[in-house]
Amino acid sequence: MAKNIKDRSIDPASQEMLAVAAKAGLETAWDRFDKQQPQCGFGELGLCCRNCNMGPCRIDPFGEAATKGVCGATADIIVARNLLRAIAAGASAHSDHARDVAHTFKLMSEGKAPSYQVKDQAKLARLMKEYGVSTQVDLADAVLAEFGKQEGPIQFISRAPAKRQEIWKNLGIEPRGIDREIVECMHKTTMGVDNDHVNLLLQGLRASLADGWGGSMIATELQDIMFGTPTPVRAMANLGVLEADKVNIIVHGHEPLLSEMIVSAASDPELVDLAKKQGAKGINVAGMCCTGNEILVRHGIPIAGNFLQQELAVATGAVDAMVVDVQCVMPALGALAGCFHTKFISTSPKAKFPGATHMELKEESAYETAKQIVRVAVVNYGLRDPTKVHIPNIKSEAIVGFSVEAIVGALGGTLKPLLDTIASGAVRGVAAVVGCNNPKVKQDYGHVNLVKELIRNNVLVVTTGCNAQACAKAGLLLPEAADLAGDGLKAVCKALGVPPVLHMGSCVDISRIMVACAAIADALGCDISDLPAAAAAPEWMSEKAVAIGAYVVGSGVYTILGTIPPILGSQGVTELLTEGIKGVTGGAFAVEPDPNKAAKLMIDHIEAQRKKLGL
Ligand code: SF4
Ligand code: MSK
Repeated sequence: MAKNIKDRSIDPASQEMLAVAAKAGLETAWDRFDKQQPQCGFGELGLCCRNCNMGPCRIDPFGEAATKGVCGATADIIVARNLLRAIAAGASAHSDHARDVAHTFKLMSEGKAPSYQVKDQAKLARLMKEYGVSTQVDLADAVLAEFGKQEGPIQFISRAPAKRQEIWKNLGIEPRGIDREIVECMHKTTMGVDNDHVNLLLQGLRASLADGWGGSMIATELQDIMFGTPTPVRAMANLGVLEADKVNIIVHGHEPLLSEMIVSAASDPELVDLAKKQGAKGINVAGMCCTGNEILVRHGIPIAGNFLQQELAVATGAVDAMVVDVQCVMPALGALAGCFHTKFISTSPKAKFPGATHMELKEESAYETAKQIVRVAVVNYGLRDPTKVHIPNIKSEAIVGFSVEAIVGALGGTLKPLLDTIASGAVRGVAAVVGCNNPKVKQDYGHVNLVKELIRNNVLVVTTGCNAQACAKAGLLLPEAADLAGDGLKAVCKALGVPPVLHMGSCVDISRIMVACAAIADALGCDISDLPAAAAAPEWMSEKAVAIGAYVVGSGVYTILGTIPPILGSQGVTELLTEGIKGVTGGAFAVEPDPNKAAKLMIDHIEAQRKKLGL
């Protein structure tokens, strides 16, 4: 990656802050990425193994030196084991997030967490019916039992179309219990256990389904009950949402248990008064990554940026507190915050960081902790050095909050109008574009160009995670963006007053996309793998994205990866995931870094599916 700022990001606010950071001698992920070059070729191919202390071992991809590890493990075995461990780690992250939410839900239901309340009674009633329980506490227990279940399947598997459930049953990959599948990944990959790459990958699908149709879906559902099911709301996005004359608090990470409380505490009159006494005009909360998405889609709280902007936000010198929970938080933030007055505050017992002040969020007293955190930020405003403040005057408006319920609502209470537009050909199909930033890709280049090309070809896009934030910054989440769409999609968007790109939430909310796929497949009387649909993660970096990709493909959806996964060292694994799996789950992976070529692959797939359905 060249050091030219325009080669690092297409986002003008990021470019501006990269220049500011460079001038001030501040190091960012892009600089550290450059210092890592060349990255380890064995690692890139997935060919190194540290699973026992006879190693580390590595396989010569040219077959000239070592072709096997000390134990005799081949490239296929090592690559498959490494992939399975990545899936296990990713699935564990979403599922442990869900566990925390379920635990809080239980405390709330028992009256022990007064900071939280039920906001969506209708969804609570629906979920209780689904689980066949009659009290809120019983629901909490039933949901918590999903993690430790020994014999499944987990409840939400029954939300998939009957044909899909049959495929999973026949393959023996119905998830039994969430923790059980993740533990089994770790057991199978330890030295001398499973040494069949096909069997290893089947377990990868099983564990990933425990995430997509388990942990992630539980997180989404319970969060909707506790914080409200998103409905369309206007909001602003990008670093320009920071305000020079207000106390700025950024909430970063993934779980809304904290960010929801910070949002409430920031409007507490006592703290607003204190901010005014400090000379500030008020308290401004902005989000980052998925904890930001959670409060964005529910309350329209502005989003300061996506994954690669976390350091750039601190570099504005205007952040009085960077408050984090879990996941996607760079350990570099502590040292960087130390160059400014910024307080870097960790809040989860699971995630501590060098240079951070730890203020632990306890469910029983969440609002009080949030107030303390906001107070720290307000007091810290007085220490801000105005000569170090540089906020790019760049932000975009967006309409966000398209939960499945909101989409059905916008369509008049039924999916039929969407199905009709797909049947008529005005909308060719649906694409889910999701995932992270990665300095291997010019920031947002893959996201924005892929999405633009899809809508230009009349493909409706649904989005979550950092792709959603890239789209928000690029103005693609506005009804006016329909002008960039093909005639068919444009007409549909104009008629409904919706954007051609629908922001469905955070990374765990990819479960919403699964629910929508199941509902569309049921309405058409087919399986998810028959739908004119495709998915992509153009700039993915996290192990969570590996788990997501696996459950999306395991659910039958063709999925493009924009950054190359570390599997190419194994012909067996590569062939299985790109070709062999088609005949097994109906989905498959493809790798295509060029967003225009990726769009073509997705559109070709959608057109082929239409033909098969006789559309
Ligand atoms: Fe090497 Fe096998 Fe041990 Fe891996 S498990 S480090 S390949 S000996
Ligand atoms: S926040 S997992 S960088 S999408 Fe969900 Fe963004 Fe990827 Fe984190």
